[in-house]
Amino acid sequence: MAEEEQMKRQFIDKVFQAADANGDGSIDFDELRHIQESINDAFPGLNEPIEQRTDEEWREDFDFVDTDHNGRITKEEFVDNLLPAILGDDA
Ligand SMILES: [Ca+2]
Ligand SMILES: [Ca+2]
Repeated sequence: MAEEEQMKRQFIDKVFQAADANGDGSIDFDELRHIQESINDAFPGLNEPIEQRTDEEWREDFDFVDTDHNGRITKEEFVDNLLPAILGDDA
């Protein structure tokens, strides 16, 4: 399913760009917190399965995705850790 993989990559590229509000190439905690709004803006009409969370839960998610703990989520970290979470089972 290389084609499907390709489409997912393109999708995640767009999500990453949408989430990176200040365009510095990485996602900080604030940007992650607003990722749902970013996705909704970038993909109007898309029902995103990201539920409402508390700051604490976002912080846990952020620490989980920020695998080198430098306070920023790079595209690599985003794809490796958030892609499966966003796209579900077969990601
Ligand atoms: Ca950013
Ligand atoms: Ca990082």
